[in-house]
Amino acid sequence: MDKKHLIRASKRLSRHLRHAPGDIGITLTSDGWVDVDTLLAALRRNGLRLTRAELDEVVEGNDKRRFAFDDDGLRIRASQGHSVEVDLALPAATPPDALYHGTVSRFLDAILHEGLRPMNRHAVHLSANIETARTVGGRRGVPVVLLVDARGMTAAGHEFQVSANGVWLATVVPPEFLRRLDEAVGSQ
Ligand code: HQG
Repeated sequence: MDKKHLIRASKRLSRHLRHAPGDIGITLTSDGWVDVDTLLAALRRNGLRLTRAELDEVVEGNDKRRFAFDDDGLRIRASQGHSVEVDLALPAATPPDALYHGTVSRFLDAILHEGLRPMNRHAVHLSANIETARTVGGRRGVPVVLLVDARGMTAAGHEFQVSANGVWLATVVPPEFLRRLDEAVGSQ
């Protein structure tokens, strides 16, 4: 499968497994799964021919491992990033002391005032490393990285989950647990 086809297929999967299953007439279970055969048939009806082997390639080759099969390989779901109502039923997990969030300066005032909110997604997405946060912020402009005091949040009773592809998820991050990374580093 060439790279172009792979990326195109991955984008379609993101769209239908996270945001718009109805567009191709599929329904996700409450925890986000859909039968692989149902998905492939629906994609085919909507102009994307994908074999099971090619779907395996998309899942395996995906840069962020956005999609995962269930244990018997009969169902597939997006590991995070949904805007449709799903409950991935991820267990609570203890994060590292520091997590990071990449954004851009035009959102900073609002974020430092009201905290990080999930916006269109189900959860705020955080990463365990700065580089990932910088890349995420960089999708929108010059990245600004925020340091999240995950340890402090945990102590204050906030819960975290970690997705199958290693993204840390929180319902919100109140402003008192946020600092701009350059300021945080500069003050040490
Ligand atoms: C910002 C991609 C104003 C937030 C990425 C972000 C990631 C606020 C934007 C994953 C705010 C939401 C998630 C507030 C947050 N006021 N702006 N109170 N709270 N924001 O795309 O974290 O390719 O929903 O900083 O790589 O950028 O889809 O979240 O800029 O892993 O797999 O509102 O999506 O992965 O944007 O990205 P998003 P995100 P995929």
